[in-house]
Amino acid sequence: MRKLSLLVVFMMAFFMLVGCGSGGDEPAADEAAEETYETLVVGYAQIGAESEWRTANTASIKETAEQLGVELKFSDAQQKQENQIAAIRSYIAEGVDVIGFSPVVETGWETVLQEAKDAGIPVIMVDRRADVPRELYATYLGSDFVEEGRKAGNEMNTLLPEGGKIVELVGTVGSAPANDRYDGFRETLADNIEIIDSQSGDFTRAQGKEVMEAFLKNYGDEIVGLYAHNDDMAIGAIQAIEEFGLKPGVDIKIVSVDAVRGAFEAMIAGKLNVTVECNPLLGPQFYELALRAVNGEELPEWVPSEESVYYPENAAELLPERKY
Ligand code: GYE
Repeated sequence: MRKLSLLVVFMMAFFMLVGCGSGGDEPAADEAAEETYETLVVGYAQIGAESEWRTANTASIKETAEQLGVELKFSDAQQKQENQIAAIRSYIAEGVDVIGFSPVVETGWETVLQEAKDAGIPVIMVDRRADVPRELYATYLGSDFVEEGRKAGNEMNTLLPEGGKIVELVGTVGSAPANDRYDGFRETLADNIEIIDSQSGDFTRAQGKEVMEAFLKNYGDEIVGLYAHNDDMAIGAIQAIEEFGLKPGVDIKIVSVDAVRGAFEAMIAGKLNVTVECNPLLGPQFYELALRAVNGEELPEWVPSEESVYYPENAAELLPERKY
């Protein structure tokens, strides 16, 4: 009898050990089933289609989902915050695994991000940052916009060693890239260069052209330089400068940000002097982070993307290799 009960104890101990064989702290088998790209459902609230950069960014997000087999629900907010908030709410209601979004502006996101958190859905900010507490998002994947502004300031100093008056085309008011490119530029700009006017062109060609027309009307050929927060606004401004009868890139030196193909073409034509790169091809890194987030991994606060600066000298050589 005693022997039998000892045997039972041994057997119980054995089965307990085997049962815990996958590691004492690991969750039960059904919980441990890891998500893969094929099971991942992602909701992505894009800003809009305001620039060449954005078009390339959207293509990267969509194409990478297809390549990996991720189910993607995608929406375009037409640069309106309320549309982005509505899209995020619908992804929460649909119960997606992860939400990705590029906040059009920095403020006003706490409520909707808290709703996502309460629903247990990790949120990844892509490209642009929102000004929200750390616990409301899993990670931020994007560029160092302040550094881009600093680079642009240095380039303007090189282009205008004698100094002079310049104007600035600012991106979308209240957006992270506009705020940071504004600040970074001022950090490095030489004292002999004066920013005589600074207005938003909302990151679009049409508004870049319109605002540059107004600058030219007000200041005429006093202007020797233009800093545009993106290439599209610079390209719009180039048209305005030509229509005004001045030579873009010569009479008015131009520095912009993004390094899209249109900028390379403008540099080849001698109408743009420098473009500072901002990489939009964020798809592969985004899905990798999304998968890590749903599988419970703690992610860093910021995953920066690597960037360069380009000049007219080798623009023709580089253009064929450019993917955006
Ligand atoms: O520079 C601009 C776009 O958020 C970095 O948005 C992005 C910016 C980009 O419209 O072209």
